[in-house]
Amino acid sequence: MAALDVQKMEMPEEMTEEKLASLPPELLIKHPLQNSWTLWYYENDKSRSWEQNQVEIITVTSVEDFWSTYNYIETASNLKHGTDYSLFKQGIKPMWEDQRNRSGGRWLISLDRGDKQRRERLDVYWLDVMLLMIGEGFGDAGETVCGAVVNIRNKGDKIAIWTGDAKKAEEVIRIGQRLKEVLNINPKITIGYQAHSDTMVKSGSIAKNRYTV
Ligand code: MGP
Repeated sequence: MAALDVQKMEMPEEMTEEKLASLPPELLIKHPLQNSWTLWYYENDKSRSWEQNQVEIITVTSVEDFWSTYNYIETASNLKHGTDYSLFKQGIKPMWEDQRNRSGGRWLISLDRGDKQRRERLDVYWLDVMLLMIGEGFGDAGETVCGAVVNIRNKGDKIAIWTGDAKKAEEVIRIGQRLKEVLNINPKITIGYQAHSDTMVKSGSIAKNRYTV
């Protein structure tokens, strides 16, 4: 299926219920997404386990649902430190333990803590990553995409795309290249892909890279 141009389908802000009701029915058909996507929110409540702190917010099945959700919820840059948003294909939990993540890994983009444009960059990157996924912008390699996570952290925010099989080198690399291209990351900057099995046992904050682009 061709990539959807989801960006052009944003609902005009001045649209009211009244105006909607007067539109011809053929204009009211929602544009289905190839995959349904579930949004999760994580907040660090120390009285609960890490898994219990992952809360499922909503599953979107159309372009319009995605934009209504996006326009309604807080932007990533307005979240408090220690929180995450995750957007995963419906049925996949945003956890290493999920069957479809277990053998996979993530392309990790670490954002500079001292970046004066932190808010803008974080929000633009996160939105671009979500649009790339729901618009199926990875071609055939998109099948291996499980979801994406944004971590809001004092020490520096992170955005990652998770894929399901760290051994599928060709697909993993294609996803990394496309990610860099869409986010317009300077070609001189390299980003790394780490297997979850390495991240789970890392000492310190860095797991070894299986691939870089
Ligand atoms: P984090 O939230 O991914 O990154 O992992 P943070 O907070 O920047 O920390 P750092 O270690 O990368 O510097 C923080 C901790 O959350 C991990 O050490 C785990 O204890 C827990 N955690 C994170 N993830 C993604 C998982 C997961 O998928 N499953 C489980 N069980 N715990 C996880």
